Amino acid sequence: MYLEPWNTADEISIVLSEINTQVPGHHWTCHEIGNGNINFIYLVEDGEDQLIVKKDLGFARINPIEFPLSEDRLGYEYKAYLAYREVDQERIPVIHFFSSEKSILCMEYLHPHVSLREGLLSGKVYPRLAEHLGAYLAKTSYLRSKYHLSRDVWEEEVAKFSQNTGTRQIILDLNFTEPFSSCLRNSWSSPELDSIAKEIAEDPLIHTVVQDLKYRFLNDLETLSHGDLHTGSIFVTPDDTKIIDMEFATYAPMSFDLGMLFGNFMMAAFAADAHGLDRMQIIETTCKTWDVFAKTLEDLWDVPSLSYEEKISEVWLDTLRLAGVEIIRRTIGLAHVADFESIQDRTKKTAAEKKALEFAKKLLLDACPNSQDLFEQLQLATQG
Ligand code: SR1
Ligand code: MG
Repeated sequence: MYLEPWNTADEISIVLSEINTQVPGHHWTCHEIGNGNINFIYLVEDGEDQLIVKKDLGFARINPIEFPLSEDRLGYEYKAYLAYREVDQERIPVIHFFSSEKSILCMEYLHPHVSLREGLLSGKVYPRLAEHLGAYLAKTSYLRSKYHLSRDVWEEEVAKFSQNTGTRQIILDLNFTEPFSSCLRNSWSSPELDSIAKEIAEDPLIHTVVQDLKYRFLNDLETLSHGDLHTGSIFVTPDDTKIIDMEFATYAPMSFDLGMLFGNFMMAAFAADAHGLDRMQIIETTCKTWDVFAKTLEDLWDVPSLSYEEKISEVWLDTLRLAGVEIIRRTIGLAHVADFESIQDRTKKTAAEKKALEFAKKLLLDACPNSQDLFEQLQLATQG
């Protein structure tokens, strides 16, 4: 029998003791509500007020043995919230306190928000999402970047996140390395995807592009990146958008968050038909997010030594390639997504996954020139 290496009752009593110290004068109760790969999340309430507590036990819940995590991981998440709140308060939840001794981060309870992945899978439409995400990504990626900060401040910021090594190693392994090798942790719908998985594993051009992205992820410390910006890290209502789960925060290329987000939008679009949902609104949101991002970045851009045109072309190309990496790692690597996994009909599931993988190969090798072209290509590729 597999024993969970934690005791929920003990954890709840640690959370309650810390909350009663930090926020006294309430009759707090606490229960666990998380179901993610890594975190333990508790809702703490007293009938009137509600708080969210995130607790780090020093390992990832998905596999405590293979994924030990640095004890101060939540400290990096806390620093990232503070850094991002300096440049875009609207999109970042309020943080109440962080206890490094107890590995507890306490923040605003986002309500009636749901995760964007859940919202898209239930067919909800978010008319302001692209505007919110495009502006958030431009503001945070420019205003926390080496292009905007003074050299001294940028170096201090890079140093602040440089020891977040446990989560950076997960990105290197799960995003850039394992899905492109014969790693035993990989899994895919077999036998249906066997031949495309083999094609990807054996394509030298794909390997060259992915190696280059991996090298630049480690060495182009352009800006503060969320590091895990998939649709489960975004909480939404039709009017509001909030970004959460920043434990992977690290300095990285400007395209890293955009690429992961676009890969997740695209998987939602490829899965939509099988769920009986409208894929076009997801494709429109993807392309509009880019357009808002590019326009907001152009308005902010003030870098004498590098033209906006040069930078935006590079970010576009890398965003599409990183979206390709994200689709591949979520389909044939270790950590899959509910968009595909929740499709009950096996034929529909594997057909959607196969189309997404074909599109990912295209993104890696032969990117679309602009967002209008991406719109048309996605519309065609996701057709039933
Ligand atoms: C071991 S963690 C698996 C995945 O969950 C996180 O959200 C990241 O995306 C990571 O790759
Ligand atoms: Mg997460």
